Amino acid sequence: MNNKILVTRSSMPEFEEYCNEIKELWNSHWLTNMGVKHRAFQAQLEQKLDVPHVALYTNGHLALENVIAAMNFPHGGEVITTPFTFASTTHAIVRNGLTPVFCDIRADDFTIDAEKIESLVTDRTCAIVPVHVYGNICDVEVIERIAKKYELKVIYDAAHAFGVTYKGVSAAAFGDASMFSFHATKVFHTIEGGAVCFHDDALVQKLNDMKNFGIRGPEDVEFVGGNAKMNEFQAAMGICNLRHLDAEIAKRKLVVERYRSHLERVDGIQLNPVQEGVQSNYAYFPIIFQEDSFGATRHEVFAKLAENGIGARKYFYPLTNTFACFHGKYDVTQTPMALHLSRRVLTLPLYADLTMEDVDRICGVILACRK
Ligand code: T4K
Repeated sequence: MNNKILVTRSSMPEFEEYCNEIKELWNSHWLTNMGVKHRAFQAQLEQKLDVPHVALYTNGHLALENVIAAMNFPHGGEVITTPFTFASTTHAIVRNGLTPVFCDIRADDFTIDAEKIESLVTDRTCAIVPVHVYGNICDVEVIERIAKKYELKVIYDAAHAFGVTYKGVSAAAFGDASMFSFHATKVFHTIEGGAVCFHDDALVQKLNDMKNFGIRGPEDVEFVGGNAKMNEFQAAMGICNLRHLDAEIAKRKLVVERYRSHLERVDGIQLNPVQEGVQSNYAYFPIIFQEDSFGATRHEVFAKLAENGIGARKYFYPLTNTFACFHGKYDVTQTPMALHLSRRVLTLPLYADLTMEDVDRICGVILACRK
């Protein structure tokens, strides 16, 4: 089908704008290893996100894996997190030799239920890795209080929260560190890419060592690091896209408002909340179907949309604590709300250039599913 609508579509700068940005790279032949574009983009982000330090990565996942590793937690240490997320969050914890302890999520905004965190703290707990899922901001105040009380590190998976502010403070500023994804599917992207934002000066060298083989000089290798550097073409894309970020978010807002005008107050449909004090980036448009009152299941709506060439997605189903790779390890009954929501959630297509006519058509298909 020609007019297929997918869950998202990468935003692109003008072709000439990107060509112009990378011209310098043709002249210099300097393509990676923290060149001029990398350094310029990093400085722009530190200013835009209002944080003292940004470390740029080849993707968001390695950024998260590296920043967790940089904290030097004891092997087998417990990390409180949620299963209502992309595979990356849980994998980053497990690949660091740590044990995820799954906390349930809130029914209204899908973030970690901060009131339940404290009961999960043991003498092996070393960190909390909450997720600002869909760009919804976690209960950062309660999380900070618990972290202080038990001397835990807090590393936010802020993959979805680029450009979001809470009470005027950048989402990048909370906790000990925050990871952003700049994947092609995100509100703001560098094709692939990611970043860690943090306050502690000591982390600068550590993260640098981790993402660049521990090389400190041509004849000086001080650490057994890997390679996770953002290259110059990614950084150039970031520089271009950053110029258009506000316009991108403004267009997304209009799409979201159009969806809301159709789906608000429909029996059996729960929408993503408008969080108090949060300036949203309109990253995703999740809806929850309560089949008893809506009259159709999530699966029926998903299938009907697909039949009409509309690619909604079940972000985040299945829960990470039910993945085959973790078979028998975690007890999903510990996170009943996450399980309930993951079985009922559908994220609808959302991108800046999605037309109002398309939104009307998508909502028409959904509402026609009611029996
Ligand atoms: N933490 C969280 C909470 C995350 O959501 C993610 C990533 C991460 C950590 C890790 O960050 P990264 O290491 O990825 O930087 C997508 C993305 O690949 C992934 O980045 C994202 N979360 C996740 C929620 O969604 P898929 O498997 O759904 O992607 P895919 O290929 O099915 O693409 C979805 C739609 O996007 C397509 O239907 C069309 C559109 N698209 C896709 C690509 C690849 C484009 O328009 N352009 C493209 O280049 O995972």
